[in-house]
Amino acid sequence: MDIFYPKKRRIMQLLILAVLTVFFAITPAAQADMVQVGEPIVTPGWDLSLPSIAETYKDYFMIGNVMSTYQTTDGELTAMYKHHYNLVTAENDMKPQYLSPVKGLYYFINADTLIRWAEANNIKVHGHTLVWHSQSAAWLTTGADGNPLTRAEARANMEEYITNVAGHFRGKVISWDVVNEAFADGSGLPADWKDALRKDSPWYLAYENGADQSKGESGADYIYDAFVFTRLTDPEATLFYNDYNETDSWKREAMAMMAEELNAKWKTDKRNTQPDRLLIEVLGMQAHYWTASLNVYAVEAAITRFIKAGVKVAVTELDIPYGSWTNQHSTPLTEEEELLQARLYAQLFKVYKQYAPHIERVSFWGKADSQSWRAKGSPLLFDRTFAAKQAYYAVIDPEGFLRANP
Ligand code: 9MR
Repeated sequence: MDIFYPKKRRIMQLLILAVLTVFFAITPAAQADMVQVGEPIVTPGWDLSLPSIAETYKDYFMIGNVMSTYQTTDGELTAMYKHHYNLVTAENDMKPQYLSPVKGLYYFINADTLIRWAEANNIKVHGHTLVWHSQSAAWLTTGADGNPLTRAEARANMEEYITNVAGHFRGKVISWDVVNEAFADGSGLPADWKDALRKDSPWYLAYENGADQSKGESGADYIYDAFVFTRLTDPEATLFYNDYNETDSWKREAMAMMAEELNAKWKTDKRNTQPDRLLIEVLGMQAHYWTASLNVYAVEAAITRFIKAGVKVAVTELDIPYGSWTNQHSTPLTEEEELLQARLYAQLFKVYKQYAPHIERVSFWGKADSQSWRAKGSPLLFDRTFAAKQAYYAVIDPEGFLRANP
């Protein structure tokens, strides 16, 4: 089908709008909290007499979490959210796949609902995410034949997308994950950070298609463009590069090298009207850990390396499921397991507090164990009944918790 024929394109757009509307309408039911077989049935309820996490950390950094638009009509959840958090990331609603599924169509309804909810509750919004290899929209980077667009086409699409999206949310978000997860899995320590990138990212492939190597051009150039387009569109927003496994020594090094090089390049870029301001201002540590492998020294090493690169640090998607990638746990946790997990949370927050002047925020990726993308491992501070776990108390007072539970 030729989707560029205007009438047909309009029909396509309307069809997609209808499908999206139905999808979002059924999402709440589809994603309702799971009850585990054999578990006693307890009606979940949030205890708002517990000390607020955001209040506890108000002199250190912001405390955030995720929300989905369908959750914004839940009054009890909203009351809890306001109590514990002062920042929100849309878990999915602001990803390119949902905001612009086809060229020329922008679907802001869900994201706008979430933003209105945040504004009404005095919660700041972090934009997640503009340029990503996953949950993206094919039109940005890929032709109808499935082949990568040319570098020039992809660049024009990126500019259009970022101008529209970052423009739409200007003044409503305080920051953006401009580029998410650009590095490949399991690389070695690179001589050049570009060698460690995901070469199969649709953005990389399109930017490589027509790159003039004699001028030093490569697929990697999409990263700089994304940051520049975002800065020019929303100069108020703080710009993040965000990634996982940031504690791996090769990856923290690659992230830091990239920030150093692109920030140096921006210094002499004619479009830069704020010479004292960095382009990549924050390196986001997703912090998707496992109890079996979390090494708090590696977390500290990543923080200090990022500080050395001259940027701020943010913990953007923290969770610590029990077990490991290859040995995933099923719920519920024993008392001992909960304590082990809590100690790790305490150790992390002790480090975060120590580096607080450099840490912009700590955001969790989920509110209760039942609502997590890794629910099986019970990764969060509140359990399936929304009761506070040992991990909550560890976060509220890490030093005290570690003294009591050495
Ligand atoms: O938590 C998100 C989950 O609901 C989605 O199905 C998933 C799809 O990729 O994305 C999850 O969020 C991811 C985030 O956007 C980027 N970092 C990793 C997060 C967990 O997968």
